[in-house]
Amino acid sequence: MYLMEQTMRWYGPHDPVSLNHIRQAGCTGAVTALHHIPPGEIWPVEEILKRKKLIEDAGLTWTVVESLPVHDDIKRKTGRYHQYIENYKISLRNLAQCGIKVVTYNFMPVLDWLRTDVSYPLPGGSRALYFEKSAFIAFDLFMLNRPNARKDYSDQEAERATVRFKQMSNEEKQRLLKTILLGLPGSDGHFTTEQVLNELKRYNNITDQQLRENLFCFLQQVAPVAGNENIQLAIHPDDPPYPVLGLPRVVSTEKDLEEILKAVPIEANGLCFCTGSLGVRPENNLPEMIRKFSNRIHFLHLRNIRRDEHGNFVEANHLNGDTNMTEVVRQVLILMQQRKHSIPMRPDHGHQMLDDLNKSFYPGYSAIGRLKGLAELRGLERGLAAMMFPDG
Ligand code: DNO
Repeated sequence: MYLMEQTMRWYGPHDPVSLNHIRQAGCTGAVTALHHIPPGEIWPVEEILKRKKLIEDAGLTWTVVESLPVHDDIKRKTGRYHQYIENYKISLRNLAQCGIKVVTYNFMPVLDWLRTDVSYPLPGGSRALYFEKSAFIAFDLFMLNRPNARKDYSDQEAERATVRFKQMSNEEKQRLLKTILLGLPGSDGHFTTEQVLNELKRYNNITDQQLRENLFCFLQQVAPVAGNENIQLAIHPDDPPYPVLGLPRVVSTEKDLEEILKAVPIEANGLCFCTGSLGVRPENNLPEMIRKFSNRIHFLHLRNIRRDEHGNFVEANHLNGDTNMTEVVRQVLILMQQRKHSIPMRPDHGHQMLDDLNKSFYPGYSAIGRLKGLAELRGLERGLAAMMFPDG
């Protein structure tokens, strides 16, 4: 019987959650990246092997990279994009040579994931990541002062954001600013609003269609290389899955994913199926999408969210949110038996809780909350598998 390969993300030697912790959680693999190499640069074999040795010395394997970043020049198809695509191909070959099987990446312009609060209190005292739409719009309209931002929002949204902004203390404003800027890769929240506006300006002429074409152009060049090297590319969905700050986002819906897979119809061009990101759109029917995208799903991020009618969402317990995780895992089990291999999974994010409340972590990546999520998912999978395949 094929069960999910259990992994956790590890941010490298500086991560407060060590490889030993990950092993103690019952994982067989660590998911990581060479975060010290700037986007666009080649990942040299020696550096990959050094990292691999650390992981293997801790008794774990390294099969999934998250992420091999795509330089913004490639997303805009300007500047040195041609060189960066060539570099990407070399990195893929180097990774393959070192035994890496899956490479995760995203195609979100400028910003990666976005939240308005990384320490949102839950009943009982644990803390979660939270996205509050009005706070985010208030940031855009009144703190960033992005030109023409108003036209991106309805009157009602702008009105709510105005009220929300008036209620905010200075301290809350500063925290909001810092939290949103965390979505800038490697930023530690230290970017200034001027720097962000400048980055956004560089996308002024990039429409949704243009960004899509740039993604397809990138894939047409790198996916065949990945295929030859037996590497599976796994694109991570947009988080949240819609345009933000006037930037287009093209990896958000079932149709987006379908088009991406069609653009280069080979198995190596696949998905990182992140239930937390995709689940923010109620119309994304996740179990159905797993059935549909089947052998193009190469990596799973399992996480749950709870939405409300105003477009806010909080990261919920792994099994109790708006996504039917039981049905998701059931579909994954069916898929793995059909494909006759395990799919790597990581419990995506976790609540900050118990002893971890007094420590600092990469937002979402504390030890105990992820351990809890993993344990619940593992139990769910085992229970389902025992019922679905009683003969083993
Ligand atoms: C957030 C993560 C993302 C993801 C990248 C993949 O917690 O899921 O930052 O790693 O988007 O490129």
